[in-house]
Amino acid sequence: MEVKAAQTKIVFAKGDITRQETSAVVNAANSSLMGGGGVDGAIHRAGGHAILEECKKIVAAKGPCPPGQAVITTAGNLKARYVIHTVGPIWRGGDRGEDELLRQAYFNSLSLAAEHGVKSVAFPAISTGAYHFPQERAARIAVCTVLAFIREKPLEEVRFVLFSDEDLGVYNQVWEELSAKG
Ligand code: AR6
Repeated sequence: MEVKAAQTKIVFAKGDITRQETSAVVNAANSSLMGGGGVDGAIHRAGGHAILEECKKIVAAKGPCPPGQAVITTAGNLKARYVIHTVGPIWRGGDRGEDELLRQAYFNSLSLAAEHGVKSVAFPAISTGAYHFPQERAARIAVCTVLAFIREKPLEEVRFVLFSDEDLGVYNQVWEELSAKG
């Protein structure tokens, strides 16, 4: 599905984050920035060693990346120009600030994109895999945070890349609900 909001094209698509042709793709990283499974493993595998080398330099200079924060590196062999690595919260039941940390992960990723003149960004469903954040609750935060951001700073395109039909269905439903509310 493709919609327009605040001069920005918003796309909801099923796919693999490593194959997106946006200027930046967002990585669902962990604080070590040293890679892992899921999206993180796929990005480092497809992007090659250059990404890890830059992550190592960032950690050496600034230390680990706390939940909610984001850093930017080259995208190595990916089609994108940049990878924005953000660390989502681990779900611990919902009353440990998880919603706010997830919002910050999206917001800080978008801020880094804007600072680097990035016009199009692809997001995976941060925190909803190994970190177990409930998909629908996460989708609502993801979409609301993007909408709030682009009202201030429009981008050309924001793409939500979901790994399954079911996850894509959740995002489509969340979008319908939010647009019905206005
Ligand atoms: N493209 C798009 N979406 C994907 C892909 C892909 N190639 N692979 C998985 N997903 P996860 P998290 C979906 O676990 O929950 C790593 O080990 C997946 O179905 O990648 O933030 C890190 O190093 C799920 O819906 O990220 C961290 O330690 C979503 O992407 C930890 O996992 C996110 O799943 C981060 O966990």
